[in-house]
Amino acid sequence: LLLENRIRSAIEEEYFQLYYQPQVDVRTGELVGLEALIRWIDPEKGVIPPIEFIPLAEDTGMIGKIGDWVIAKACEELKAMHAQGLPNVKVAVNVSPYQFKHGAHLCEVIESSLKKYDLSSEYLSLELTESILIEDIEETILSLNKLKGLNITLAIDDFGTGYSSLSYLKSFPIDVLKIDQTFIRDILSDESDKAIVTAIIAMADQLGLDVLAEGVETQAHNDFLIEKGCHYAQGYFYCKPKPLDELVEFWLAR
Ligand code: G
Ligand code: G
Ligand code: MN
Ligand code: NA
Repeated sequence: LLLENRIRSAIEEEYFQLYYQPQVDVRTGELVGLEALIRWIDPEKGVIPPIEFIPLAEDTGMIGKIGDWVIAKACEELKAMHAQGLPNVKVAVNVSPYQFKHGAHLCEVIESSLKKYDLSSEYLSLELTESILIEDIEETILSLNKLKGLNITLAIDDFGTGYSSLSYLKSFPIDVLKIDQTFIRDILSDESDKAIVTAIIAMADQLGLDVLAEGVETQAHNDFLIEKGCHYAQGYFYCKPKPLDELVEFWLAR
């Protein structure tokens, strides 16, 4: 209850901030997107990571307000980053199960945020975890089609860790598979991880989907992905998540 009240006041006081992590082309190192990752900046406790408050915010429905704020803020700050000289890439926002269930509201918030900050829909991507998508398949397809109707990009986050049936991939109007970082970590030594990642890349290619590997920490990880034909990656090898100003400074100085 204490944490619940603290989240409530963090919403009122606007103690949240977005950090951004680059998404890049593995061959050229070119920037292709920025994932927005929320942080709670508490005046006393400092930076509180999402794992410590997103689950409770989800259970209590408070994620609704937080999620609305994230979408609007990401649009506002993307516009600022474009103006500060970063390439005109997309911003990727994580969407929670609660937000996905309230799809009509989600669509409204997306449309009004894009409009408010004069951003074209091609600059917004949503990251949805597999677990969001498997509850009621017919309902999921309807909701995804409405989101896709806004002409935004849709990505499946943490791909490979949930229980999504591969057969649904062809009926979902999605654009990107994000391979979960747990498959990338030991990719040079673990034969199963190698096989799984190789298979995901080949399958995505056949289905006409883009693939982005998460948790790329080393040159060797990156080389492996290039060899297997994966086009995009994200991870500490390129850049940790950073606040807007630091991110722009870091990226432009590379
Ligand atoms: O760095 P990292 O600790 O940012 O993120 C941890 C987890 O929190 C990830 O699973 C990520 O998807 C989730 N997360 C980060 N930002 C948001 C957000 O704005 N909304 C939701 N729903 N989840 C987020
Ligand atoms: O949204 P998602 O569940 O994919 O959240 C990504 C999480 O992975 C965030 O917590 C982010 O800070 C973290 N992350 C990003 N790059 C790396 C990396 O290279 N290695 C590790 N271990 N974590 C990473
Ligand atoms: Mn994500
Ligand atoms: Na992920």
